[in-house]
Amino acid sequence: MADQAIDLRSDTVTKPSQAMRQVMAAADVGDDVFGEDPTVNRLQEKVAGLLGKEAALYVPSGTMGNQVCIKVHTEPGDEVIAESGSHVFNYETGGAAFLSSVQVHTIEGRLGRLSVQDIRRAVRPPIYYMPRSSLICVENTHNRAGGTVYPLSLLKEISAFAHEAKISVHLDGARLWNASVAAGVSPAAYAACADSVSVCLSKGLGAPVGSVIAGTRGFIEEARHYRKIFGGGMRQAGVLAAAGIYALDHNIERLQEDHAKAAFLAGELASVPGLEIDPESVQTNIIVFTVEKSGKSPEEILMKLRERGVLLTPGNYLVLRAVTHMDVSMDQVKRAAVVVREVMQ
Ligand code: TLP
Repeated sequence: MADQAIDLRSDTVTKPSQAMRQVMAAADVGDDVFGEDPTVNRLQEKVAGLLGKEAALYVPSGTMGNQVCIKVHTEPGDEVIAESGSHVFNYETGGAAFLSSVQVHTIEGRLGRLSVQDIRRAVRPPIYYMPRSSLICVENTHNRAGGTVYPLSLLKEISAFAHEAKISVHLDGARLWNASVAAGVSPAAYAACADSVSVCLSKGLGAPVGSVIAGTRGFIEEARHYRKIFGGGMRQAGVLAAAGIYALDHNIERLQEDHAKAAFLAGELASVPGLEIDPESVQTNIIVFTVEKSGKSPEEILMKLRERGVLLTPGNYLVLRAVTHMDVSMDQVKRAAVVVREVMQ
């Protein structure tokens, strides 16, 4: 069944296309720990350009990207302010505590967004017995909130406040491309609101591996040091970076199609008795919905869906998640909607 399954667990499940594999096979490579992989260097320059930053660094995963940035921005004992549903707080295995010895001060946002008022309240006064608030992490799009997009104006406000308060801003832009396409805002405009940015090539863009972090030249030099400590110094990584370049050249605009599939699926699911979706949360390619009113458990629903060839993931308490991507067609999404309706009866 696995091959025919309609896999809506994540946009990370996509497989590289034939055209992408061809550019990977043909890539020029060198030893990137010596900085000598021409394709990795090209990818880094390309992403730095797209994000309007001085420099960029290829890293194996979004998690490593975020964690290296947290490490560079903080000292042990500092506090990082993040939204309570954020990826850095929930899905990076306590990495901020483990790798950077910092604690995360969470704030519950609306649709995954922090407000300046809430951040202001969370910032510690400069008293010696309190932790130092040294970093604010924002996530755009916000995964757990349902792929929601930060309004650029709000990010600008957060950035202005942070810099006034001498606090750095890190943008977890694993799906910044989705935000950009959905809102018609350039990735560089979002990135201008942050000191460091992490973007992924292996989510909606269809590359098999890889993320890139960007910032000032000095920041990236420091990040290169920690990437090596964290075990992320790669050698002939150009075969992977080539996939990233291909993904950036070919697969950004088409994210609109994934958003259309998600909007369709959300509309269908909203009319299934027992399922609840906040329509405001469906802005890109992620749909989160609660099954509380159905009286069925998420595990039971997931199992029945799987038996019928539809794969979703569990979210937080009584929540399920569906993610659209380039390897599911609109027809498959329509079929998935029918299967969900049948299972919920
Ligand atoms: N998210 C994954 C899971 O870890 C939940 C997914 O399936 O959505 N930032 C954000 C906002 C993410 O959604 C993810 C991956 C990451 C960082 C981490 O990226 P990877 O998986 O490459 O370490």
